[in-house]
Amino acid sequence: MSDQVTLTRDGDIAVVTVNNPPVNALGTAVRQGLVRAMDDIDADTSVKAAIIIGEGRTFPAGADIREFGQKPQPPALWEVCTRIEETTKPVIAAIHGTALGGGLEISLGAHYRIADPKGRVGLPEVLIGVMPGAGGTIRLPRIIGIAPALEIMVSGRQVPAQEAHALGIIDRLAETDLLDDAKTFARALIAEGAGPRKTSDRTEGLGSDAENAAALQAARDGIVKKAKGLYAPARMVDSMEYSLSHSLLEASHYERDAFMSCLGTPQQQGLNHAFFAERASSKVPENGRAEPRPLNKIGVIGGGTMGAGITVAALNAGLNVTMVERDDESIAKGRQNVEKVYARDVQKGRKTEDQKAAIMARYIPSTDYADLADADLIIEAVFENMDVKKEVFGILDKVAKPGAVLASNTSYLNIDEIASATSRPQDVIGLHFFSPANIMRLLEIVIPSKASDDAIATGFALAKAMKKVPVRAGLCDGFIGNRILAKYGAAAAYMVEDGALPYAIDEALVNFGYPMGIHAMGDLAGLDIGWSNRKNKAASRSNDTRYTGTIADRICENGWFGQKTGKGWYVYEAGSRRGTPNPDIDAIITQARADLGITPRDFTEEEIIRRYLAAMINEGAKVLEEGIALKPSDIDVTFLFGYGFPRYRGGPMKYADMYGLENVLNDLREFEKEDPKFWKPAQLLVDMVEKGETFDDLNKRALA
Ligand code: 3H9
Repeated sequence: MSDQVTLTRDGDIAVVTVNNPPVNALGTAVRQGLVRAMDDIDADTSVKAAIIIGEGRTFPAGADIREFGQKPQPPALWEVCTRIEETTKPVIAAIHGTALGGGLEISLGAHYRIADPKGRVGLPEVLIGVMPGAGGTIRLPRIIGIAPALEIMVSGRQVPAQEAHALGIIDRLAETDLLDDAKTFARALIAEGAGPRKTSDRTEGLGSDAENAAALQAARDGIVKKAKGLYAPARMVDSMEYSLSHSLLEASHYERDAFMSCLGTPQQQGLNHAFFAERASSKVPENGRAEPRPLNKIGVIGGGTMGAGITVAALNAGLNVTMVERDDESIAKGRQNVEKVYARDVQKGRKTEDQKAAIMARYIPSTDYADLADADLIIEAVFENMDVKKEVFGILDKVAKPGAVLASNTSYLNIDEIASATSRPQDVIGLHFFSPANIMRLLEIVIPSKASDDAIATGFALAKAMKKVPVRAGLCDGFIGNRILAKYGAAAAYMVEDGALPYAIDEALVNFGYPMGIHAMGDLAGLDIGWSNRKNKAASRSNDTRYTGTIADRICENGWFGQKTGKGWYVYEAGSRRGTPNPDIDAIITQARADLGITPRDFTEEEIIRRYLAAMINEGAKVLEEGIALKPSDIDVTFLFGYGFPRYRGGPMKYADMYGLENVLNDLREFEKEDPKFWKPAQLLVDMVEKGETFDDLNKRALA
């Protein structure tokens, strides 16, 4: 057959096994092997039924994404699915793991489907900027209906086997061993004389022509609009509509063309990059050199928003957590903060009272540091002040067991200095969570100069257990994310001083794909955070750089800290998270411009984006140059998962590649004329443009 597809026999049942680790992706050899297997099954009169199953952890999880953009090799996946459907003996797909994309399409080409109850199915192509291209838009609606099929495709979600069974995608759930149960299913079909049941001939999911047309229109009006500028969803609806009035062959060609029209678009490139960047971020040298230390019991110092969020993330990962606060009142609040999250889960039906109780049983609140003596890893989430942090680490040094990893959640402070408060700097790392820590997936793992490889590997193991996306960050002010944020935040502040309205900047960012603009985001996070930061740094501020806080400080001086005070850049009606421009801001801006001697000028949306992104990319290049980030895709991951950068643009460094590094450099050169210090291009960027390199080249080199 092929190394990746084998055909074995059990009496009159043929078993076709796909073996292409790690996820049995449907690469060329698998596709060829499947077609050959179907030919053999048809030719062999002693075969009465066939089963397709995946070896290892999963049924095929889709087309081989790495082949996208390369010259297509025959047979096309849609042809394979149709070939399976045309097989003259009943074919059963036996699904375990994740039958996604082309994997689900293969199973829809089969005549029957049985699934492991823990399995999941889905058509997540939209998440990588494409659409089903092997019959998904043709076959799925015929079984389950247009609206449910589109919901699955447009969301890209993984549907649990039970739900897929209830929807009619899966015929049977396995009760014992998947392959044994599939054989029992096959024998029953043989005994009944049941022949092939072609999905493309089925119609039970469809309604009358008028009903189908209404469902398609509703999809266009609803879910497709919600897909926020993504290209693929509308093409899925087109393809589905076309298939309702055309032959399978015509519909397959139409769907294939629609799929091909998604390939190579900037959105597909961005999303594809995001997929691999996310998986590459934990590929760090320390993980190759050392094994993580055991992780069962976690300590968290601090029960505020951040400490409680970290506690919930750890509890959700199945870990035991001891939370320490300084007194009874604070720990009671800490406990409340944790309970609140689970109470909401119960209220929303996401958890039962029993599940909540079982989780809370792993949570120990305490006011005594000695209770951390058996913790494997302790995360400090106290007030952002060096003296306070050093005091905490001094205590931890005394109470923690040897080998415990001691982590600081600081977002700016020098962790080398924090580690100096202990006698074991090799055990100290930074774990910079983002708020709310139980929801935000980014975790910067910050590497102080003396941290040992296994302490760092333990940080990555914790991230994996918590289902976080870890990014390795070197030590500097703000690490990767906040350091770069400070630069583009400054670019935005200068634009407001120079003439742009904060609302125009926010609108430009939303149009670019951000869920909200930087000023709305500031209101959400609390404007007092930046204010206090600026005050802390006032002493060390140099006079030769333009101050970024002139306007923001004046807003804070009025006691307007954003959503929590009902007023900031925007005004918020009681209970509302959507603001309208604060009418008092205009006067503050006008006064600040007058004080600074600035004559305001106009900014187009295009210029706003150019400045914002140039500041971001340039600082990203400096972060790379200094080795703070190991590779450009780590910066992308940081901004995709921590700062709302639109995923379909791939992240700032991927965006830079697509925009053209030479264009970025030209923008910087243009802005440099007005402020040579702020806009000075990173040497790395200059060198890369000279050599004709891209950030993707650096990614490849880092991963080689
Ligand atoms: C499609 O099917 C189009 C068709 O409709 C039409 C075609 C004409 N290809 O995520 P993990 C790699 S589009 C190649 O860490 P997990 C992944 O990069 C496809 N490689 O594991 C990683 O490599 P490495 C529709 C793939 O257990 C390794 O496998 N399908 C593919 O956390 C392990 O992955 C999808 O979009 C692939 N399709 O999650 C599914 N998938 O070890 C995308 C994975 O070198 N995949 N790899 O870093 C996923 O969602 C998850 O990988 C999955 C496993 C849930 C399967």
